[in-house]
Amino acid sequence: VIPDPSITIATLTPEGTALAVTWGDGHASRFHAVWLRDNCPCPACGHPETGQRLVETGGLPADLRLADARVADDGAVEVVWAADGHRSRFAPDWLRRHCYCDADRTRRRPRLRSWRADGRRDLPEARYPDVVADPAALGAWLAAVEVYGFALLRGVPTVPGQVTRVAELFGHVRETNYGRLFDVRSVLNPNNLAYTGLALSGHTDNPYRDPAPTLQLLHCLASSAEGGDSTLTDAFELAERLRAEAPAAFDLLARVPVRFRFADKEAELEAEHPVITLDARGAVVAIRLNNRAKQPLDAAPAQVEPWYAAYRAFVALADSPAQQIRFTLAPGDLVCMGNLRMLHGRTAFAGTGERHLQGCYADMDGLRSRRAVLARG
Ligand code: OGA
Ligand code: NM2
Ligand code: ZN
Ligand code: ZN
Repeated sequence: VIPDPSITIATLTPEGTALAVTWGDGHASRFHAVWLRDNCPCPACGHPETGQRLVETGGLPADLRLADARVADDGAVEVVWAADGHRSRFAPDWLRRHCYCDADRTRRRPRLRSWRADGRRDLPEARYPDVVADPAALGAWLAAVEVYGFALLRGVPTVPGQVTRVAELFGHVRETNYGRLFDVRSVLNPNNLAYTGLALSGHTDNPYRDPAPTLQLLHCLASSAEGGDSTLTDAFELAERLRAEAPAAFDLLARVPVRFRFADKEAELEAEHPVITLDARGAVVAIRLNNRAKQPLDAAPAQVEPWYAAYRAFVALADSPAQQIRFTLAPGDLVCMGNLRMLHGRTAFAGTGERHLQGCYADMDGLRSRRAVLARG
């Protein structure tokens, strides 16, 4: 076998508080002593069965130094530690995979793609019997939900309660005050506009809940009523467009908290978040938009008008036909979407005929976990 140059060590240079490595493909890595010791895989430092860390990171000495480092016959990097003579062995492929140079860190960020910006015309979809029977088909469908933010499932039996079975294919149902599942249809005395025939502008569900559910499933049982078409908009894509075209507006939506609220006879839920949530790296990780549930803005006076202008700009982008994905759910269709990413809505529907969806919430961490386990093969 020809050794893979990207995981073959060309030079190894212990520099006391760091280890410099150059690889067979020319890449250069530098690992700090404290980082290496923290990640020592020996059975005293990491639990062999669980893979969990035993060494207390907070207890590592501040002045860790490498006494020596060499490449063993099997290619592993062997490090001897100065103060206590402890030995660590690192597999070269592990080191390369965890190289934290700027280029590798950037490359490792999760890549979410916009279905619309990818220029796709066919909706990401799978057939229910396939995802039930074939783990690879399930994995591909889950991948679409994670990467594109949504995917359809066709041929789902039109049996009440089936929506929770679909959630259980990959995770756990998130029960809320709306129940383990909820019926979306026009009723007398609704506690939510969802339970009328009114149009719903693009929104994320339950921004008044903390934590908000990160996935939503909607399963169509009946759709003979006139209207009730579905819309989906990738709000991560909108946010990136706003960041590029109107950075000050983007900033306001990311910094000004908005209070959301839902109240009925049994519940009174409130939570406060900006429309756009950024992670520690500045990436957009969540959108909360639900005009029905938005409470009076409680912002610094100087921010009120600019915030409304930013909100207007964001919603205008969301409503533009170029950004919106429109489709009609037929009985047996199910849509699964990232609830903190996709704005979903519907057009109004008439009282004649029947429109009945069943929905439930679930979470993206469970979906990702199932996808990762399936990918192990
Ligand atoms: C909802 C909702 C969409 C629809 O119930 O939250 O957005 O198509 N429903 O009825
Ligand atoms: N329902 C359908 O988050 C929302 O208030 C949207 C949610 C009532 C569970 C509707
Ligand atoms: Zn160790
Ligand atoms: Zn909704």
